[in-house]
Amino acid sequence: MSTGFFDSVPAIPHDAGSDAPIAFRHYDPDEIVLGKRMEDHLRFAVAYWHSFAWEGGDPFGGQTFIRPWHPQDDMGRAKLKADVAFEMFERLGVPFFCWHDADLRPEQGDFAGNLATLEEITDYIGEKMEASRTRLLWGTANMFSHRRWMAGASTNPDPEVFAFAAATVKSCMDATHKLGGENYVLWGGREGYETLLNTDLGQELDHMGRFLSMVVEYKHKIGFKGAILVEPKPQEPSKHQYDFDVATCIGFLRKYGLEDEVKLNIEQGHAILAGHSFEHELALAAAEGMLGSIDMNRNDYQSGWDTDQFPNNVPEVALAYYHVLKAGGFTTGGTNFDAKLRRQSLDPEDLLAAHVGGMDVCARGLKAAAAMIEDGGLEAALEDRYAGWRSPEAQAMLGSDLASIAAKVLEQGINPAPRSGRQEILENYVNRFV
Ligand code: XLS
Ligand code: NI
Ligand code: NI
Repeated sequence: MSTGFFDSVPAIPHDAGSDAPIAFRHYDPDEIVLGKRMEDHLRFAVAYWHSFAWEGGDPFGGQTFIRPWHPQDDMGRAKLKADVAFEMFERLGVPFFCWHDADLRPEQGDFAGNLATLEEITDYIGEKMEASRTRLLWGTANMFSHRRWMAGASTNPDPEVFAFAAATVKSCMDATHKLGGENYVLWGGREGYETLLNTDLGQELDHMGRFLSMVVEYKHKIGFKGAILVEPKPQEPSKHQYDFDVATCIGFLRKYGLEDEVKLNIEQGHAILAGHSFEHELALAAAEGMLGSIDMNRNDYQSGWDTDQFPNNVPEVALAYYHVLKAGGFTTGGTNFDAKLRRQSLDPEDLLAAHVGGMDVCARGLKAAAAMIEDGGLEAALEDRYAGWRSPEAQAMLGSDLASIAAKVLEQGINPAPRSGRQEILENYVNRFV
């Protein structure tokens, strides 16, 4: 039986020419792009936290959304929330969703209570999944909201918090495994610090490395076949976050010997906060074989904090998917909308419009990216720019040494002639596709 939450909104048409306020004009799950269904390329997921758990608060004011499942302190209402969530997945036709434990069930104040309610609600969700085509892209533990985590989870100076974190992650990995999740994510919400005056940075990093190794060991122990993903973010909530950006995470994973076990979940807004572009972060992860999944959103370019808006910039999204496609596309990963409404967007209709719009923007971006791949213009420009390196002498130089190279430069009078980087020509090229 329907909860009626979305009753005021008509069914969402797939119609490129539609002038309805909410319609899919570009996203067609069955359209073939580069030999694959669009749905299988994009692998959209709805994030439970922003759409169903967040109540619309900001640092200056509290709840603006009044939902039938509020207040979120009761298991009956947690189940109602799940009912509405699955109604939305169905309306949108999304193949996946993602959660934190704390999004699904009310906090109980102790581990035994949290475990029991997580098991109860994930059993309930498991039953809903049997009747639904929406699967679990990933699960994760919220180890940043409750006050016990204020000084970190695995990096907490108090070993009892480390223990509580280990128990919590175990329970979330078990729940993810039970629901057939394709990945397990760790975003180090409070794995960082406010001041060095009270922080032993080296010890905290070692604890975080050991913790992540335990996660990998446990994954193998329970036979979880999905990927373990770490999500970089430079700041907020901590002043300094240990998983600053892709480069920092790669260094961290190598240091603790986890580079073959862990991949990255890369978020558009976090890339911007780190002073990078999204495509930089994606291309770097891809170059290292660590591109796992993406959190799609958009960050305000002026605010300096994580605004988690729905994407609406097609050229930006097109370049992001260009790098995803170039890397071979998603395997276990997908496009999770880690995006929330603005706090004035009160209506059920706003929730649907935000996702439909985001899916359409991604579809346009994907199609533009695929067209650029098919046309091959950017790849040809790259080939041309690096063509010199295809010569046997250039390759031999890489196996040579500074003194021999210097002798050769003198002997042959090597004196390179600078060439245009053709940036504007390439930007104009991209503009033809977006
Ligand atoms: C917060 C993060 C968070 C992770 C999951 O900034 O993006 O939502 O994706 O814990
Ligand atoms: Ni995220
Ligand atoms: Ni974020």
